[in-house]
Amino acid sequence: METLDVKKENGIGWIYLNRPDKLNAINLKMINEIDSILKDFETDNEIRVVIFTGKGKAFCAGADISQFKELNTMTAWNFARKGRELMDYIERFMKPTIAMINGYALGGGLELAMACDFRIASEDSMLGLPEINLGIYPGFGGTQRLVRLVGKPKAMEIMMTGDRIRADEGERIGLINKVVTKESLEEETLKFAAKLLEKSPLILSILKNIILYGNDSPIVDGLNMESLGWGYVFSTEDEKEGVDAFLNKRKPNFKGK
Ligand code: CO8
Repeated sequence: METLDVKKENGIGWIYLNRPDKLNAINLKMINEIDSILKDFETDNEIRVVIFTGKGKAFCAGADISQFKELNTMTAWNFARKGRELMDYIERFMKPTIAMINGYALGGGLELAMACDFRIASEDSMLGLPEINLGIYPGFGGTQRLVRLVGKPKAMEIMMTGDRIRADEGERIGLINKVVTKESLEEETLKFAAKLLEKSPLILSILKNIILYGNDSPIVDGLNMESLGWGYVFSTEDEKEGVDAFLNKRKPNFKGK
C-alpha cells in the first residue's frame, strides 16, 4: 500500500497511516486504501480488534491541505463525502476499533480518531479541529461527532477557536479514554485490546450496534433494540458458554457463534 502499513498479529489488525514526512495527512488514496483494508479485516475471522496509529511523530495532521488548491465546489464535496463515508464505515465497523494517538491528531486526523470506538493517547499528543484557521470547517464528521462526545460548549470552543488541546485536557472532557506515557503507549493499548479480545466477538458486535443506533434514535427505540437483542443473545453459543463458565468457575472460551 502506498499510504499505509498494515499488520495482522495476535487477533489485531493494525493500520499505520504511513506518510510520516507529511504528518500522515489524509489524501484520496489513503481514504481508498483504508476502506479496502477494512473490508479485508471485516471478513477475516482471525481479526477481532482494529488499531489505527501513525508512523513517525504524528497520528495524523488532517486532510492533505496541498490538494485543497485544486478543489472546487464539486470536487471538495466529493472528497468530503468520500471521507465521511469512510468515517461512517469505521464508526459502524463490526469489530471494536481503537485510535492509538501518538502525537498530533488534528482536523481529519482527530475526526478519524473520533470515528473509532476508543482513543488512547500518549501524553505529548495535541488534539484539535483547526480547520477554521484555513477558512473552512471540519468535513469528515467532526461537527457532529465532537458535539456528541464532549457536549456543545466545549465542541464549539474547539471548532470555533481552532485552538489545540493537550491529551490530558482531552481526557478530562471525555474525548480521550486514556492518556499514557509516550513509552508505554503501545503496551497500554495492547492491554486495553486484550480485554476486548477475551470477550465474545459476536456479542461485542451486537452490543456496539445497539449502543450506536440507539444513540441516534429516540430512547424508546434504543430500549426496544436492547430488549430484542437481549432475547436474540440467548440463541447464541457464546451466551451458553459464558453462563456455563461462570457457574463452573472457569474462564469462558468464546467462539463468536
Ligand atoms: N496537509 C498537508 N501537509 C501537511 C499537513 C496537512 N494537513 N500537516 C503537516 N503537513 C506537512 C507540512 O507541510 C510539512 O511538509 P514539508 O516538510 O514538505 O514542508 C510537514 O508535514 C511537516 O509539518 P511542519 O513542518 O508544519 O511540522 P511542525 O511540527 O512545525 O508543525 C503542525 C506541526 C502544527 C501539525 C502543522 O504541520 C500544522 O499546523 N499542520 C496543519 C494542521 C491542520 O490545519 N489540519 C487540518 C487540515 S484540514 C482538514 O483536516 C479537513 C478535514 C475535512 C476535509 C473535508 C474535505 C473537503
